[in-house]
Amino acid sequence: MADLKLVLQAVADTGGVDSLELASKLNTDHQKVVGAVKSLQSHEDLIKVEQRQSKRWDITEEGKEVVANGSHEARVYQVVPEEGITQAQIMSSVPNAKIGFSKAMSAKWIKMDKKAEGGPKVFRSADTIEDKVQLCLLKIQNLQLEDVPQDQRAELKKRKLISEVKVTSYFISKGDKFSLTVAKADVDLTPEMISSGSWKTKTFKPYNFDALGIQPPSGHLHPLLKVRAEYRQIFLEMGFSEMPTNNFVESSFWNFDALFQPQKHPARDAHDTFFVSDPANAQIFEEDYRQRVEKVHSEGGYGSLGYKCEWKTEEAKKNLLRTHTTAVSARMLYKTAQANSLPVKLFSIDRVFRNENLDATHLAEFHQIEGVVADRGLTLGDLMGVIHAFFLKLGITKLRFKPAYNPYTEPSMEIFSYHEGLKKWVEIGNSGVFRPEMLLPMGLPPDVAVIAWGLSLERPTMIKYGINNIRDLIGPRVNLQMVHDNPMCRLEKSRTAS
Ligand code: FB9
Repeated sequence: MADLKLVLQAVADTGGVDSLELASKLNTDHQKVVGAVKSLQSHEDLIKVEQRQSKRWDITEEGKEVVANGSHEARVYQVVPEEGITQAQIMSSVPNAKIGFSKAMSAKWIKMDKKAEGGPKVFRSADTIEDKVQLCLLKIQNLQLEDVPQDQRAELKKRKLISEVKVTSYFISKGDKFSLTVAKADVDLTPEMISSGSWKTKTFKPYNFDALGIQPPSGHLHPLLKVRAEYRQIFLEMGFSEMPTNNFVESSFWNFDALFQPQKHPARDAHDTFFVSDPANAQIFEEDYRQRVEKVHSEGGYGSLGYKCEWKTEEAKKNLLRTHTTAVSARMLYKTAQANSLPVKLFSIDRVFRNENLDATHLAEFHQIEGVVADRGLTLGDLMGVIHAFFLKLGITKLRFKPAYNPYTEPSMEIFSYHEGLKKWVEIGNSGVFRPEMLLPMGLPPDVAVIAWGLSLERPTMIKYGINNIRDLIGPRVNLQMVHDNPMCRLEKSRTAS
């Protein structure tokens, strides 16, 4: 910041001074003078400041070369010897030779003799030249703009040797309380000043009500939790209730058997599932429900052939880390059947664990998002419709459904959305109608159907926050500054079809 006293002295000497002229006079940066003016303005009525807009001609880098070495045409003229020179030799030896050659020919400084001995050559046609371009630039450089005719300024601008710059400056003049000395403004009013009354003779800096507050130190939500909150809001808006998912450890019974997933299914192998060693086994089962599950697996029933293989309770007792939140859906549907509290619309968003190969987008765990609707007479069309309504809330309207297989749903469908950026269809989830072999042993009436769909939380979060490796989103490698800095999550919600 320039010295406040020098600014005040200049105003006192002249009655009023422009900040640009003052900066030049003080041989200092204009911004330093502006800083001093802003500081002096905090003293009430000390100075008057009027903002001014003006234009300045700056010499470009190419223009500076011309100031130093002469115009392109002058430099072409200088290399033409008495015996002449070919055009190719000029082009290869002079910078910006093309424009220089053209301008030197137009100025009749040089000429082309096509019948010269040994082929066409360039010769000088003027004994001396006046490099007006260089002279004009020197005048502009010395702020003698008025000595440069308007047409020549236009030519220099056209040749990009000068450029016009808009400049904001300030005309500083005396305020009603002008003085060459300024009392240092007190910043804080103190209790002593109030009790003694000394505040009456103090000068205080005015409150800056435009100043941004200091960001109070606070916690910051992880991106996953921000996106989870957005998806939770979408489900709540659709009238869904959240399921209690606060048990990562689950029995094989609820995770697999209740879903009519056979005990020999590869997904139940330790290569795909994390089994818990202590406590290794679950204890509590509703015996009559267990018997119905055992029967539908081993003998069939309700019109189903079952799996026709032995079903073991000790297999169903094995504790594991749940591989999907559908285990919670099974618990909630059983509770609904027992309480006869239909219809229900339920959702869950929570961690699930799979003992799978890891890669840049897959860890041994992820957050599953699941929606479930149970009611009499629901159809596949209702499933497609509720999925469309769900993704519409995210602004996604172009969906396709592809037949798929899940052990516990029939029919099942993979959900695809058209990605405008990638120009291709991408998988965004899975869905299906729970099988009767799952629902009827629970005690749900035969005319009740249950439709459900699921997706992961990590995939949309990585897309939303532009994260390519899941280890930059979750795990020990996460940069906590990312958690601090990442912006709030606003999913492109839509209330109506676009
Ligand atoms: O999330 C997935 N993809 C996805 C989701 C959203 C998205 O952006 C938002 C729309 C704006 C972009 C991509 N997928 C499912 C598809 C793939 O990513 C897939 O490769 C990975 N899948 C996970 C499981 O893979 C081990 C995602 C996860 C998944 C898959 C199936 C279900 C839930 C999660 C399910 C289910 C289900 C089916 C029937 C009944 C009940 C639940």
